[in-house]
Formats: sequence, C-alpha cells, structure tokens
Amino acid sequence: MNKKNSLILALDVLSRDKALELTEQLVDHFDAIKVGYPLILHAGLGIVEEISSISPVIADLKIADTPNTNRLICEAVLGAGADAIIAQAFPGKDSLVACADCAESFGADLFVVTEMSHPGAEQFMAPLAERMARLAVESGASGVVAPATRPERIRMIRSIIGDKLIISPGVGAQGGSAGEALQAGADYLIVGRSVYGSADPVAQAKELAAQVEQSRRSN
Ligand code: NUP
Repeated sequence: MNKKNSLILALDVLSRDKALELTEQLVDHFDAIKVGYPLILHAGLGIVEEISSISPVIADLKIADTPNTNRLICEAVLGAGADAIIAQAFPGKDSLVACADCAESFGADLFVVTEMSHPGAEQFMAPLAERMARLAVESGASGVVAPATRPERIRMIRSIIGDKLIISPGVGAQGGSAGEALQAGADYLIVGRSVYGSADPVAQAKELAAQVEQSRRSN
C-alpha cells in the first residue's frame, strides 16, 4: 500500500455496480479500498477481483477461526486478488500465524484488530488490547487496526507496536476526528459512510485530504 493519501475507503455498499462506480470515482483519493461482509455477501467474491484491478483491496473479514479454517479463508480472498486481510487476535497465536503465513505466501499484508472503534469494544476488547497488539507483532503482522474514536488508545497501541502500521476506523460517522487520530499515531484513516453515503463523495474525500494535509503540516 502506497501511503500517499493516508486514507482507506470502507466500501460497505451492497451492490456491485454502486461499488464499482464509487471505486472509479474515488480511486485517486484513497490508498486502498476496504471491502467486507456487506459487499462480498451481496456481490460475491468476484467483486474483490474486480476492485483489485482498479485499486489495492483490504479484505475486512475479521478472520477469527481455527488455524486451518483461517488459512482456507485467507487463500480464498487473497486468491481473488486482495492485497491485505484483517484478522482478529482473540482466537490466539496459532490462528493468527496461519493468517500471517498465508499473507506472506501471497506477498500480502495482515492487519490485526486490537480494540474496535464502537462503544461495546470497551467491554471485552479494551482490557486485552495491549496483549492483542503484542501478539500482532509476535505473529509477524504488517500492522494493526486501532480506534479513531479513542485517540489515547491509538497512542497506547503505538507504544507497543513500534513502527508497524496502524489503520484506524471511526472517523466521521462514528464520531472520531481525522486530525486527532493522525496526531495520536494512525498511519491510515478508514472512512466509510461519511464518504460513500454523502451526496458528493469526491468533495468529502477532498475535505478529508485537507484534514490529512493540515495534520502533516502541524507535525
Ligand atoms: O474497530 C473497527 N471499527 C470499524 O468500524 C474495525 C473495523 N474494521 N471497522 C470497519 O471500518 C467497519 O466494519 C466499517 O467497514 C468501517 C468503518 O466505516 P464507517 O463507520 O466510517 O462507515
């Protein structure tokens, strides 16, 4: 992933045509397009192949199974053209290493969820986030997912993972601030509804780019 815009589009629309239209419109404003269950379940795995011919794709399947099943999931989505996968840490090291090994064999990146961005993540995930961040490093991940809704948690996770990447959802629709997440140590912001749900997605993307630029200048 080329860190040009520091922005990843979360493309949680439900139709192939809408997904491809938005991808074409927005490809120059985002470093990658993240697709997950909503789009893949509606449009089929072929959408990964189609979008990956236009932009790098992160498959957000939050993979969370046994090592063998994790491998089968990774092979399917990386084989369809994804450049990166997202996995959960909580099934443990062997499950995560299965994802890391598969990603490596495809020359792809693995991002590991530490603490999610929604309020409920404070219940079970937050108390274990430090350990999950450590496990991500030990397992050979490229980076982690950390919450833009809680910049202080990005800071804490950064102190554990060193120079691994942080991709950070929660800006916009979930209330997180782009500038605060970047200042706290996020490398990329993941943004969905506030862009694809807006009347003018390109204008929204440009507004985000301006916020990224402002944050870079104040560093
Ligand atoms: O902790 C997480 N929070 C989160 O919102 C981990 C994620 N992967 N996501 C995803 O990021 C979520 O599933 C959605 O695809 C995107 C955020 O989209 P939005 O809230 O900006 O619409």
